[in-house]
Amino acid sequence: MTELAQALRDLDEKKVYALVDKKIEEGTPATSIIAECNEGIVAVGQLFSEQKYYISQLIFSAEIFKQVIKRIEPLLESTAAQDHRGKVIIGTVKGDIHDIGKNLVITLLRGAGFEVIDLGVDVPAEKFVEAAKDTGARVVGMSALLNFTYPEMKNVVDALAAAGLRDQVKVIVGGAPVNEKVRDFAGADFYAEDAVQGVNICKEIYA
Ligand code: B1M
Repeated sequence: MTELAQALRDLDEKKVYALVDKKIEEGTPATSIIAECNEGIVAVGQLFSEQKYYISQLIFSAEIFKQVIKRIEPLLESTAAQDHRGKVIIGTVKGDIHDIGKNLVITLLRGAGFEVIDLGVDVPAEKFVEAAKDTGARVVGMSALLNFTYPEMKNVVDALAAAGLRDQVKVIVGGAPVNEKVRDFAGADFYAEDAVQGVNICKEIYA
């Protein structure tokens, strides 16, 4: 584990920011900084599941991660394309309030020139459908971090089909525990392993 990942795992806030600032100065790509922090926060989750950390520590780790993103956001946005590539609807599914990954995907999508309709967290299926109807977006993205919210992803896909919109939109799913099996279960079109892949899939869809 890198020094930065360890500092985040240990919730050493000051050290995390100092290391991130140093990396920014040295020109380390934003995606590498995110990957290191991701490793650290996954370790926090592991300590939480081993009952060595409590929910307060989980919340604190998320706050540190959010501050890191604020610091690196200008780097991500500086690559912003001026053209408008298309609309993407995105939200964290009902029952789930994790939003760090979703927000990262949004930052990268906006940086790449997409118009993003952010539905927020704990989003019921009907909201995704409503947004797809109202905006005419060709992509619906769902984030989920809790394995018991997988059925919600399927509900959204089914609701889009029931509304007659399934042929008009491509559905992307993502989030730490999501994989190809989950994509298949939900009936989605694509699984994105990380934010960069999510953006690349959107680029392909709108190509
Ligand atoms: Co929660 N939590 N949490 N948590 N939390 C996990 C997910 C967990 C794995 C921790 C653990 O036990 N090891 C576990 C889930 C177990 C499971 O179901 N598999 C868990 C649990 C159990 C819970 C609670 C139930 C705890 C409790 O209350 N007892 C509770 C649930 C609340 C709810 O949602 N209803 C809960 C609460 C929280 C906090 C609120 C404290 C906080 C979230 C704060 C926030 O998001 N604002 C939190 C955190 C921080 C975590 C961990 C530690 C970190 C998640 C994170 O932000 N990662 C997490 C541990 C882990 O993930 N292993 C954990 C960083 C982020 C950048 O990664 O979101 O995966 P991620 O996004 C990546 C990719 O997945 C991808 O791009 C991103 C960047 O590459 N991606 C997409 C994500 N969405 C995408 C969508 C796309 C494309 C790519 O297209 C649409």
